[in-house]
Amino acid sequence: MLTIYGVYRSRAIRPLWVLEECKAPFSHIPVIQAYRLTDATAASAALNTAMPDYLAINPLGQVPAMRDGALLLTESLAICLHIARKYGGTLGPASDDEASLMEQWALFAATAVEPAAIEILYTTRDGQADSPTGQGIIRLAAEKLKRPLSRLEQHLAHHDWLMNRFTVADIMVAECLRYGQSYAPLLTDFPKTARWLSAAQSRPAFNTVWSRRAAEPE
Ligand SMILES: N[C@@H](CCC(=O)N[C@@H](CS)C(=O)NCC(=O)O)C(=O)O
Repeated sequence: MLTIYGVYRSRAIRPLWVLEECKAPFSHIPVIQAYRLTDATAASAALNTAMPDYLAINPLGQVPAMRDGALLLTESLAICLHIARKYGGTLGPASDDEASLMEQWALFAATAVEPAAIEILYTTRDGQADSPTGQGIIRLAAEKLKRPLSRLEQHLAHHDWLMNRFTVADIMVAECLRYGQSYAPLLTDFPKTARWLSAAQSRPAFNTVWSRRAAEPE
């Protein structure tokens, strides 16, 4: 059976959302980020990314990881694509061209959206969102996101979803963009993108994984 390693409060939520959408059976091992623990090496410590057993699965010491038979993957978006293609039905590609488009959206999410969006997340999480330095970082990150957001806005002017239906492409891009969402003005000039993001986050499967995330300790 397919196994996902990683707590909901991590990028593991991406493949966990895909799995919830397609209702594929899986086993979940909630490995937590070592940096979130006071002493990740204590005998009583929760299963975490610094443990030798986990480093044998992902030498990067990061979550998520996925095992599916003999296949081991350690990149969240590659895991999403794999699950969608193999188990996802219409969430995955129906042709080689669709597979290429989904891969393009995955790379767009990882390279054009996530790096700037995560600066907003980290600054907010560190309690710096209201400090002058934090505000500067967030404004600059929002500026960097304008180009990918314009690209999304253009696309969504003619489409409800990134492909001709809701797919793993929407999950991957929405999850990376979510990191910037705590900055309310981010999407003010991008109403179609805001509507699309809200539609993705209104899906029952997203709400299910989001409540499981909320149930985990912070
Ligand atoms: N590019 C990787 C990044 C994985 C990553 O940074 N995971 C974080 C949790 S969201 C982590 O495990 N951090 C622990 C660490 O870096 O020590 C992916 O998308 O899977």
